[in-house]
Amino acid sequence: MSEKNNLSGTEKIKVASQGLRGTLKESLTDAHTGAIREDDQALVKFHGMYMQDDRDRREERSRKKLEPLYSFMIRLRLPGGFMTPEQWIGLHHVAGNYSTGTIKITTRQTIQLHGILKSHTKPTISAFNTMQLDSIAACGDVNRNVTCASHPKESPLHEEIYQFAREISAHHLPKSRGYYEVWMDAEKLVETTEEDPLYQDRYLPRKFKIGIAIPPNNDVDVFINDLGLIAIIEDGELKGYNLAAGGGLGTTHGNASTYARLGSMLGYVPKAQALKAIYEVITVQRDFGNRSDRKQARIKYTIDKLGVDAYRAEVEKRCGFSFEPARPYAFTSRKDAYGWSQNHEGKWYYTLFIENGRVVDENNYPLKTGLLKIAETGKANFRFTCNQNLILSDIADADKAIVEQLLVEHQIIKSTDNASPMRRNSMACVALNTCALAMAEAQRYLPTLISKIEPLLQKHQLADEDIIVRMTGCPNGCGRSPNAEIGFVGTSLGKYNLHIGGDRLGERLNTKYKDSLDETGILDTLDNLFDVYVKERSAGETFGDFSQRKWISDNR
Ligand code: SRM
Ligand code: SF4
Repeated sequence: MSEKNNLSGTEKIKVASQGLRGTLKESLTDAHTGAIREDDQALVKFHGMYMQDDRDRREERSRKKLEPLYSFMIRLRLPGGFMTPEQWIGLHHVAGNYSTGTIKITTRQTIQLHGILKSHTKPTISAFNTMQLDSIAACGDVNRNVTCASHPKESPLHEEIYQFAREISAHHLPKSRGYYEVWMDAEKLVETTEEDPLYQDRYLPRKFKIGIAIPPNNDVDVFINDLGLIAIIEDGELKGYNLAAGGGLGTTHGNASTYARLGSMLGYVPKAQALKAIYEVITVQRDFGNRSDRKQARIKYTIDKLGVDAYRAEVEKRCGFSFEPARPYAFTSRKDAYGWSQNHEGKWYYTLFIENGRVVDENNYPLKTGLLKIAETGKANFRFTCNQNLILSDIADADKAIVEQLLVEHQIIKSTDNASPMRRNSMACVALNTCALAMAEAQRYLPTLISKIEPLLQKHQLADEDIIVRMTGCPNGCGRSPNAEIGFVGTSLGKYNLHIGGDRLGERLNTKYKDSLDETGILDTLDNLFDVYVKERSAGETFGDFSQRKWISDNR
């Protein structure tokens, strides 16, 4: 049967949803359950939410014949990852009033709150709305949060590029006002047309992600995006962007037709044509993407099905102009610049390490309180990084001492400085207890595992190496484990596939080296690998490059 005649269930739900409204209003008022109706569970994602349940409590609840402890995760749309101090204060209180209280900085530069009960979803969204924050299109088959290089020190052109990230986000929002009707009881404006030339009534075949990198830093991991933009700056002026399409990291264990892929270069467009080119890259995916099998629906599969040249040609036909050959650029780093730095305007920035993006007061470390106190001074903006960290930004020279004092008082500088290079370069996805797809722990386990890897690094005199290590609780790749130098991918509770050979800059994916190792297996294997690395590496060769040369390429 053709893809057209064999639409997936989600496709039917989208078309029948009347602008993503479905029966969400009815679902929300049903007091008999903490859940929402099945079709609405698919639609609520377009409003930036996932229905989840507390997996730690499943068994206990089932024994007591109770339904699972349903709650919602809400993800903000925050292009470029920027928040004012006032918004952070509001977020702090919303998190405390309605969610578990933990503020989670995600790998795509935004914020998630977890554990929000159904009855608290509307107050949460309304509270965000009063703070000029929303969660529209943060999830679902649409263009999602647009990421942008996070450190304004990198370039005087950062502001211009950040504004473009916001423009891309706004330009590709769904036209439906369903969000306001469902969550804020806005009246239906009958005379308002909701015609949506981009999404029509079927939206995209799958999620769509855009990220913008400003060389020389690839902190956004530009090539893992469905569409990655690399800013081309010549003679101190932003000229345009190289566009790379077809990145994506999700795979399914045992399903060889799924694979991780880095974006293919489509070419360069001057900045005046960039928005049109982006729009048409999306419409081609809308029209050619697979709508029957969601595991084959990302743009990476569409591009491999059509071929890069044919995909590019279709975009060019729709644009009415052609891509130029990609312009030269070079990445030299992918990490966050921890500590203090000053930008071209003399403003100060403090980049702090937040382990796996979890902002919470725990283990005698009052991080969340400290950030609230800093926000209350009104002296620093908040910028989130794609490495799940935070930059306190735009601090005037005269205000630096006040912020620094609060950073010291709340042990934030100590915590950032004391983290080992491996820990600072680590990331893990959420996984248990909220992620429905998790097969193993990730953010709750990686910190402990790193504490056990650190002595091995010391033993081999590798403690100062900036090795990038990432863990995900399943092969979906949310913590971007497929393009780390060392990637751990959960297979079952306590077991991980070990991947090695990714490069330091995010330009080469890693490869599976060992299956389903337990902790002892991981530590023994790394001990051996580090031993060989230290003895045989060339001068300056990174662990990822050495692993690729020694254990991956040679075995092909
Ligand atoms: Fe992700 C699904 C969390 C970044 C690939 N991701 C999920 C869900 C919503 C689970 C679900 O579908 O039920 C997770 C919610 C867990 C929870 O309890 O909060 C989830 N993904 C995350 C976050 C929060 C991880 C983190 O700890 O930071 C990241 C939120 C980003 C954001 O703010 O928008 C997150 N997810 C990513 C990334 C990395 C990136 O984009 O930089 C990827 C790999 C890149 C890519 O998209 O290919 C990623 N998430 C996936 C996939 C695999 C999609 C695929 O093509 O196969 C899924 C599963 C799916 O869509 O079916 C998924
Ligand atoms: Fe969940 Fe898997 Fe994503 Fe981790 S990688 S958050 S376990 S879907």
